[in-house]
Amino acid sequence: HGLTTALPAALERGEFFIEYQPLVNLGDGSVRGAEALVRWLHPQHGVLSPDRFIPLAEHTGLIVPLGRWVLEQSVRQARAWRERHGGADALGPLRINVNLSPCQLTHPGLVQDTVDILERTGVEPDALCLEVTESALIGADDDLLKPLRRLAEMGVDIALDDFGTGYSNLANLRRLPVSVLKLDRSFTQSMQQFPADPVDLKIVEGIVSLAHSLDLTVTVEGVETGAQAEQLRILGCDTAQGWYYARPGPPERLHELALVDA
Ligand code: G
Ligand code: G
Ligand code: MN
Ligand code: NA
Repeated sequence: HGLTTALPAALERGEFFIEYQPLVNLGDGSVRGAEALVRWLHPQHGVLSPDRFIPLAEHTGLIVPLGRWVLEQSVRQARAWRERHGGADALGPLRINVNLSPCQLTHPGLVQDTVDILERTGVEPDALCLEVTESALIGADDDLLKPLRRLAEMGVDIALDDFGTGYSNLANLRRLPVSVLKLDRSFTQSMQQFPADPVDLKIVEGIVSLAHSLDLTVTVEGVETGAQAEQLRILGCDTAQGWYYARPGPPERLHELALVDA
């Protein structure tokens, strides 16, 4: 496959870049942070979305150095946001979310790489949230959870991404070192109809109530309309992400969005 063989050189040549999509507090609309989403500016094919190349990078193992690069860039960016705005204003507690692929979880260097990056950049661990998909943790044994536990003990947040699409046992949540549930986009989509599907409303209500009783926060993805945002706010969700607020974009966008609130 042409894309697969081009991946290592692409990393060396700096063809990857990161877009940031804001995470917004549903209560007051303030920007709380952003999710880092990697793209590949391919010399022939133009901008490629991660769905096109992350599976290839996972297959060849390049995801480990690529993931490390994404983590370092994103944490550096968070540092730059925080520096530019000092600590006291709208961007003070700004946080950065970075996706981890299952291969990175099993790589023995994960904890040390993360510690090194945080130390090099001078960013506090609680400014970082690592997103792991629900399906990556289904049936996870202790060996897989150990690095996540270490990171969580250091103060790094762990989010369960695409939550509600896998078949995880809800009671299993207690065992996982996660502090954030990211509700899958499909729940948000179902809030679009009016009235929303009463069963979906009950499910979201139940997930939120369980999450809060376990001290987890709930983030909703794929919010495209004000009506969805309002419904999800009423249901008790904490944080939202989606085109209604902003598409993924360059890091400068976050300054503009956060300053509008300030
Ligand atoms: O940005 P977009 O909607 O195209 O992202 C598509 C998918 O790619 C999402 O599921 C997202 O989690 C994943 N993704 C984006 N950036 C990264 C990354 O840096 N690492 C990994 N493992 N997945 C990513
Ligand atoms: O990590 P995750 O799989 O959740 O990645 C988020 C993906 O969702 C990215 O590819 C991003 O471009 C996409 N996305 C973000 N906001 C919206 C939205 O409001 N609607 C839709 N359909 N997709 C979105
Ligand atoms: Mn994600
Ligand atoms: Na997701």
